[in-house]
Amino acid sequence: MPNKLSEPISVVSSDLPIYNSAFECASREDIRSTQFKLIKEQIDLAYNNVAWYRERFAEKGLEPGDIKGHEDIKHLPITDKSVLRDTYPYGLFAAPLDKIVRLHSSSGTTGKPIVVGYTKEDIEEWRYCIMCILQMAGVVPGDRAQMAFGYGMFTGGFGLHYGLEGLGCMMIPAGSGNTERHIMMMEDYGTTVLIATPSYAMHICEVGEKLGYDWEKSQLRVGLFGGEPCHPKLKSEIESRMHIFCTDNYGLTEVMGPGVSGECLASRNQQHIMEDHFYWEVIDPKTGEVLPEGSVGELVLTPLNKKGVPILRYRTHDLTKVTTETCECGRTTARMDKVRSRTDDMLIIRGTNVYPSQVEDVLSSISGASPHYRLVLDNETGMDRLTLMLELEPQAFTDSVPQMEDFRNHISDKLRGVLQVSANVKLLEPGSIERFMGKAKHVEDNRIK
Ligand code: DLL
Repeated sequence: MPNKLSEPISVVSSDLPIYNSAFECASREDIRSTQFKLIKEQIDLAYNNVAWYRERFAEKGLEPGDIKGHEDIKHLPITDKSVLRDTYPYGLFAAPLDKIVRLHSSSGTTGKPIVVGYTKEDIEEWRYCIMCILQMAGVVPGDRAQMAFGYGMFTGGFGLHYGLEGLGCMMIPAGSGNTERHIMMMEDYGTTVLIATPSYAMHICEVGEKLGYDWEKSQLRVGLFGGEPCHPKLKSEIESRMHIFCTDNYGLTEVMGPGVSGECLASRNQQHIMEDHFYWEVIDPKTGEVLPEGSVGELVLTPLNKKGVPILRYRTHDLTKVTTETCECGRTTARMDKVRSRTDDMLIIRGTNVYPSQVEDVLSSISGASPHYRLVLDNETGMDRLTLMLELEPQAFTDSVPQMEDFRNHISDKLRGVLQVSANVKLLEPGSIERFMGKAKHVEDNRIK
């Protein structure tokens, strides 16, 4: 196992168990032809076993045999979260329920959750995807992996757990919450890999520092983050304060859970898509039109090996762009840019579109601004009002009213320049913004519609 201070293995290496290096390093033509063969099987599975898909095909006057090449895939029906809600709980299941060995769900903010089921084969494929992304991230057999995702209906805990175990790691299934106990376990069990959302990892880091825990001396060397966007500045801050390497992995319940894509150590702000398991497209979120490679748009995913719940062309609402250029690590699989925004987290404030990621970009350029913030919206006065509650780094927080006022004006000006919207800025002392054990919530929209 690499030690804490050695560079983790960042390229495809013969020293590591490669799970399907033949595919991960195959030619683009071979990747595309494997994908086409698999997508045809998924189309048949969905068409023959799921009434909802048969009806959509009929509406379009389409039959599975009409999909003759990659260029026809755009004619397949699109699936959205609302479909999973409308067919809740089992309407999209292709396998009989006695073949489903696990359910997971994702709770929306409103209404019914969406539920997905996995057959034994699906669980195996999932485990394989996780093992591949772990290996990209420099996790090796023998690592001691401490899980800080919740075990439950959320896919994060169980999904990653079995892949880590499959790779040969010692699993420490601590679950989310009880931060001091996490730190004690890391120390006592010699944890080398922490699995968490980046915001929870940051919280663990801060609590450790307050307790006087010496992160440099700990055996922890890898942070495996996911489940929410991770700003590059947050990542590098965690890396320097905890003395670890962090990588990000991406996924969503509807198509599987974690394991859709993962960051290798060579291309640090992109993630390799598991293309033997997912067919990707990037579409214009407004028109639904498929965009050429390299364009920013909404990621659409079709899982390629599902047995339980086939999903064709799932609209993720996540914004990204994808490249198929060979990576420095040697893999030829496509890489997506890290997801920083979703089409549905756009706020319309006095007619102007604002993404929380834009605020994060501004804050990351200001020394003394911490990554802990909240955007509060209200319209009590009849007009939309945006307030940025921002926690300052300890060295930037002072009792001097004029200094704080200058800093506040500086942030407010920068925000107005980028967002084209004025914001009321409230500067808070370190530790004031709520911390989250799972995905952080940055927006509180109190506007009366
Ligand atoms: O968050 C699955 C997951 C768990 C992925 C643990 C990685 C690690 P959901 O709860 O269904 O599933 O949420 C999926 O979260 O559409 C993205 O908007 C966001 N998301 C997930 N991973 C990332 C990431 C899991 N690495 C939704 N970067 C997705 C940015 C992410 N956003």
